[in-house]
Amino acid sequence: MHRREFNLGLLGAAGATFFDPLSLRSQSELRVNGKRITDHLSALSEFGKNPQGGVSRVAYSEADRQGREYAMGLMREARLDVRLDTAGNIIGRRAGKDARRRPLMFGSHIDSVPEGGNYDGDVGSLSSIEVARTLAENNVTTRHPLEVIIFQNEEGGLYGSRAFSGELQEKELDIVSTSGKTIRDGIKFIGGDPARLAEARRKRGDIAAYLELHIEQGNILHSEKIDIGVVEGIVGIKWWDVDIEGFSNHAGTTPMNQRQDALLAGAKFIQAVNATATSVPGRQVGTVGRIRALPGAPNVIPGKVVLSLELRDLDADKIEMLYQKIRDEARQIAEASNTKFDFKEINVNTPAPTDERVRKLIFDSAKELMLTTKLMPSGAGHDAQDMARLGPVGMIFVPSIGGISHSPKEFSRPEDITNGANVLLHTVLKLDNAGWV
Ligand code: HGY
Ligand code: MN
Ligand code: MN
Repeated sequence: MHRREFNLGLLGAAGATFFDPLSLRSQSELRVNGKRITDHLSALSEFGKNPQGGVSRVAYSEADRQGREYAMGLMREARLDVRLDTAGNIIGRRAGKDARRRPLMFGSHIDSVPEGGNYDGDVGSLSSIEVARTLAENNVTTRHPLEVIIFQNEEGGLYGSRAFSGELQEKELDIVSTSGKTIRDGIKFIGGDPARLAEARRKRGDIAAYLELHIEQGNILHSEKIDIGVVEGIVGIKWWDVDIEGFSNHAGTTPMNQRQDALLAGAKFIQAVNATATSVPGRQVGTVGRIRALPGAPNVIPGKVVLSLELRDLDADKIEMLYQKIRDEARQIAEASNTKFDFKEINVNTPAPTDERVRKLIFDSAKELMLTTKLMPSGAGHDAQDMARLGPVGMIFVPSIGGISHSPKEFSRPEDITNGANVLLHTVLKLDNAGWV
């Protein structure tokens, strides 16, 4: 047996007959049921399944609604009290011994990118439910209330967690999401109430802590053969819509030197984004991921282009510096090509460090489980970065095979997921008993 496979459901269904819920020693022997997580992952991947082997379960689609129903059923089986907040986030609560204590929260998301995989968000969401179920089956009552949360529309711009932390702006509700619905209609579609979003909002200090288990989505853990990543900080992400205005004209009769070709300007812009992002040392990244040329015919010079710009870094000032450089480049391209560029900011996720004390508890839990660890940044965005506005957060990463993510080829091994879920379980228990929480 693989060294790390020892922990499949040791006490998963043990019941309370021999288990003393007060004994910390017994608590340290608790293990999640890894097979159950794997089974739930494959059942969830039926909703929005695509021929490539992954899922297209974009937020507010019918598949998203069905996946959410499935997850709520699992929460009830885990004896959680399930409700939706007005933003459409799913919250499963388990009472603690002391109702005056603030909740310890943990969770993730289950919406996907178009043509995504079966692990991004799902691993953390289903493992969180499994942790709650393991505690219920073993009659462990924590001091803090526990809240398992599945945030809505993470992939479209962290909408659920930004509503939860109070950052979502009213004007963003009119933005059209990948599903084709506006954010407002999408929230209604999944059972929220966009007119009462303020009720979903929590304030700084309202939570004891937030933990999120997630696949790494990069290749560090897999290539270095490390079991668990302990996240030191999550990148900031900014998105813009960039409109380029040229002039549509006949592709046969307009001489090359008289064109106002918006797509040609767009091509130069894409190169400029890449050159700017690589012009300084560091881990910053810049991407144009979407482009539309109008009117879109072989014999018409494109008069308009709409494209996206995304910049990420752990340092918000660096993102701003790169953005200003890109604006300068765009001004020069516009002048040379007789076009006009217009930038509209559509999404902002601020960078967030994780809490050092929470990190230590994650390291301690992994060590007790005899798992290897590495401190690392997160290049992907996560709901945890908004939760950092409300209280201390920690993130646990498990290996992504080959570092592939946002792809049907995304894969994490069952034993690695089980390890991550056990680290989550024990970090929850340690946090519950930590003097500072
Ligand atoms: O895009 C991201 O980084 C995340 O996976 N939503
Ligand atoms: Mn993702
Ligand atoms: Mn994710």
